[in-house]
Amino acid sequence: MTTDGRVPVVLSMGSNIADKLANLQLGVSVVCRGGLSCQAVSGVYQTAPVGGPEQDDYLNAVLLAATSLPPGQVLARCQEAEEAAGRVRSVRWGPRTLDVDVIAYGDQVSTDPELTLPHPRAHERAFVLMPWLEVAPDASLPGLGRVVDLLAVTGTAGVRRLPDLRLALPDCVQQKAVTACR
Ligand code: A4P
Ligand code: MG
Repeated sequence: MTTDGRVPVVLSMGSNIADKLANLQLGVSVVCRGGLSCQAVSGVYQTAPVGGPEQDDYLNAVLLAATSLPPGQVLARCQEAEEAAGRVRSVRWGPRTLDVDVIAYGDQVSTDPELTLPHPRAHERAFVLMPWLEVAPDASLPGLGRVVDLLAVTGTAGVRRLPDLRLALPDCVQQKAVTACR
């Protein structure tokens, strides 16, 4: 819990169809609304696709937020963002205009297939860990260890930050490396 009673959440976004940066920005705008205030967004990373059919590289980013919403409503907000980007589900791990996943909801652990917490594959994915580490150097994945240690295991191959691209948070102050809300 944060000091004001809201729960810290970590969200991961990915896009590899059409205007990938615009899709991620749309995701930020749809997710960061009533009951879920975004506090930081990572830089934008170009990442080689993991799993699924042959497909284009992704752009990935991680959002840190604080929320008064229950976990199911956070997931619903993520799915609303995916729909706004016109996501069509065909093959598992296939190309997508926008995927928004709940990586962690506070320290909550759940095996519910509708919302598994923390995200069941986050700990083995550099495209999640590397942007997360950028905005939260001391972060841990509940039950799995420190992000910095998990990233040392996955390695960073296929993941690189694109310094010229950035995402804006609503009503936020732009900083040098990351964007943060006051
Ligand atoms: N679900 C369960 N737990 C969660 C959670 N913590 N967050 C359920 C979000 N959703 C969760 O998701 C399938 C179901 O997972 C949903 O019904 C939800 O209730 P989906 O978004 O429809 O499909 P998906 O994302 O294709 O499935 P999956 O298995 O979650 O995919 P992953 O593991 O997230 O992988 N490579 C690169 N470089 N970058 C990427 O962003 N993304 C994926 C997707 C694969 N390869 C990638 C990337
Ligand atoms: Mg997903």
